This record gives sequence, structure tokens and C-alpha cells, in this order.
Amino acid sequence: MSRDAFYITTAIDYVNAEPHMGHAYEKVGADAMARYQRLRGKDVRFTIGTDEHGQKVAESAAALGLEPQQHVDRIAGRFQEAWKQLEISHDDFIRTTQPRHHKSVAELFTRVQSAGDLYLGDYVGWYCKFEETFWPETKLEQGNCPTCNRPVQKITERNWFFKLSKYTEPLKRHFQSNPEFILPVARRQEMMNILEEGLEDLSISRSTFQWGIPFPGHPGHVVYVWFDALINYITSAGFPDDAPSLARYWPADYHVIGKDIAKFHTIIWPAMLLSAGLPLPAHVFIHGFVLTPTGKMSKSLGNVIAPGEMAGKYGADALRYTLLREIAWGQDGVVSEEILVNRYNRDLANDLGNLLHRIGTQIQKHFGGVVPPVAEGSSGPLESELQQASCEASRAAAAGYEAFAFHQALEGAWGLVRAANQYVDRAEPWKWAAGKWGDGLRLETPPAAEQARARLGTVLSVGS
Ligand code: ME8
Repeated sequence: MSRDAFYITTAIDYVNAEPHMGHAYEKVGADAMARYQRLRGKDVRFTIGTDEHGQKVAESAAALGLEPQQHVDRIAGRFQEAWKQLEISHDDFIRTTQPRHHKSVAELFTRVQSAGDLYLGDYVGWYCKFEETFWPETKLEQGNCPTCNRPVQKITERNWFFKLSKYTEPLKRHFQSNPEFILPVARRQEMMNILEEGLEDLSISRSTFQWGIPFPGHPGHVVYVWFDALINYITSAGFPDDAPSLARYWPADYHVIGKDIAKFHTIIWPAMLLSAGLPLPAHVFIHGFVLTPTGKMSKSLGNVIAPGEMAGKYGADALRYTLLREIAWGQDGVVSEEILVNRYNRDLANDLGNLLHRIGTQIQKHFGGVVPPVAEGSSGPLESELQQASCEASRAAAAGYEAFAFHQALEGAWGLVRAANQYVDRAEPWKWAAGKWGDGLRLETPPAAEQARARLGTVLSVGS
């Protein structure tokens, strides 16, 4: 990949739920990183999208009396609308029902097959429809899915298998020689433990339902939804036909995903890429979960917050700021309307809004709305201090972004907001505007009118 390119992706969301705050959190974080890299001059490709196949989707469509395609078109539209409301700056919105993706899946299968990594076998296992995941009996918790605690179904099927077990050792080596492949590094050990236990081959075709990508060369079977979905990352980069784009953007710099799907991204997806002879992404960044004050978000508890609605009510910036500022990326954290309102009032209105108001109204009043120039020789120690605060803020913000620590990046940036408010307090532009001494000076004779105006111009210019 060329050095000035930067490819970042998020998970593609299931279309069996409406967009929720967890989805929004992930997209806003990746969006912040994409914007930061664009500011750094990188040629950024930022991909998001929807995961549209699988049994659950087919069943939801049937329950609504719709064809699956009609259903997914409708829900994918809701996601697109939500991301518009949140001002997500993606370059591509991929949908797994698109022909470009079907083609990409078929080509990847050809490669995996040529590597000798596919075989037919009998699968007997426990399937969680909700998570679209098979579990061996040993992983069930009181007979239920260990992730969502829902009942599982025993399934016996003649399926195609992917030789995942063959990649246990190559993956261990990859983890060892790339200690930052999984970020935050604290998450790495959990995945390493899975490798230490040894991997089992993965059943990757289904014949009990038909809403999926037809399994190449095997009529009646569709590709397991996860095996199909993961491939979206290379489809978006241009696989298989657009070689220049693929060379430019693949391997991805970051896959940004939630903690519940780490194994798919750090073990299964890399194994698929190794099998297909494609390079592995540089990093998988695993973020934590957004919780509500009453715990996990859930439809049945009625505590799911619709991000589009919140952005409509308070503005996209307020929601984006709260999501990035409130939770340390990589950890779980709580977001609610009350927390958003507090952040809005305290940080955005009192700190930033107040600063803009103080400066803006005076520029409007005294300089016709045009930022005045800094008068020669009228800068002093107050300006130097602000300058220093500005350099520190910029360093802290950059360090925060580089480390996916958005809360720290914003805390750093707010250092400048606070310093600028203090600067205005100390420089007292309202006094200069009244023809009096500002800057804490208390001299008997008033300053010359020209001097006062020059100083006012400088303070308003520096403060803005
Ligand atoms: O897993 N807080 O889709 P999905 C933060 N289609 N993030 C959350 C969250 C929460 N409360 N709830 C979910 C899928 N997420 C698959 C992905 S990728 C090839 C296929 C995150 O709609 C979740 O961890 O269930 C995932 O990263 C993303 O939202 C989409 O979840």
C-alpha cells in the first residue's frame, strides 16, 4: 500500500435491527480517525455498510410479508439516513447484496479452494440464530448461546468446511511478530488464548435457508453469512477487478469493530486472507460497548436510543462530541440523553460557545464582522502564553488521535478553549473597546484611541 493512503473500515451492521447508539459510537469514532488522517494529508478511504444476508433477515422479511431484498433495501436506507444525520464522512457504503460483493466472494472462494482449504463434511452443532453463530456443546452456557443467552438449535448438515485449524500456527506467528495487530493490546491475550486452545474447522455453507450468496459450484447451498460479510473489506477496496485501487488501499490500516466480534476479525478473517494469499490488515481496533444508565441497551427494556433522533434534537456535533468525549475508546461507557445535555451545557455552551460569543459579537460590533489583523508590536506575554497553550493542545490532540484515545484528543483541544477564555478574561477587550486600559492595566490617563483600537484588534484576532 502506498504511504499516503489510509484505509479504515467499520463493522457492517446487521439489517435486522434499527441503527442504535452502539452502531453510532463505532461509526463516529472511525469517522473521527478518518477526518484526522485527511487533515494529515492522507488519501483516506473510509468504508461502512450493511450486512444483509442470513436466516434472521429472511425470517424478519417473511414476518413483514416482504421479499428479503425489499426488506434489506428499506433497512439499509435507514442506516444511510442515520449516518447522514450524524455527518459520517464515509467514502463507500457497501451492501453485501451488491453484485460487486457477490463477485468478490466468488473470487475469494476460488482462491481458498485452490489452496485446498475447502472440504465437504457433516456438521453437528448448536446454532444461535440471533448471533448467526455455531457453538460447540462445550461452549454453551446452561444450554444457551454464551453471547446472547438465547436458546440454540441442534443442527446436523452436510456442509462445506474451511480448514481454519490449518491456520492456528501461522496466526500465532502473526500475533507474535505483530504485537499491535490487535489493539488495544490488552485485548490480544484473549484472542491468543483461543489460538492456544487450537482452532476447529469452520462450517461455511448452509442449505436450510436460501437468503445468501449461492455457494460457488454447490447449488442449494449458500455461503455462511459471516464468511460472506468479512469479505466486504476487500470488495470495497476493489477486489477482484480494480487492481490499482486494491494495491493502493489494501491491506487496511484499521478495522474498527466491537468486542463481541473480535474472533471473527482477528482469527477467522486473517485465516481467510492467508488462505487466499492476500496480506492481512495492519490493525484491528476493538472498541468497548455503549451502555445506558440502566445497563445493556435492549429493545425489550425499551432503553435503545436512536442516534438519528438524538442528532435531530441536539445537532450532530453535540452527539458526536458526547460519544467521543464521554467514553474512553476501548472501554465500555455510559451514554444517555442526560449525559449529552450536561456535556452540551458545560463544554459546548459554556466553554466553546461562550468563547465564540464573546469574540464574535465584538468582531461584529467593532470590525463589521471581519477578523481584524494583529497590530504590529501589540503582542505581549498574554499572546505568548496562548500560543504555548495552542501548541500543547495541538500536540495532545494529535497524540490522542494517533492512539484512538478520542476522549484525550478532545481533552487536549479543550485545553486551548479554556486557555483562550482565560486570555479574553485577562486581555479585557471590552475595556479597550471602551477606550480604557485592558490587560489588567489600571493607569490614570486613558490610552490613546489608536492604541486602544490596535490592541482591541489584536486581542480579537488572537482570541479567534
Ligand atoms: O456484528 N456498543 O453487526 P451488528 C458499541 N454484521 N458497539 C456496539 C454495540 C454497543 N452497545 N452493539 C453493537 C455485526 N455494537 C455484523 C458485523 S462485520 C464483517 C459484520 C457494534 O449490527 C458491534 O460490536 O450486530 C459491531 O462492531 C457493530 O456494532 C455492528 O454490530
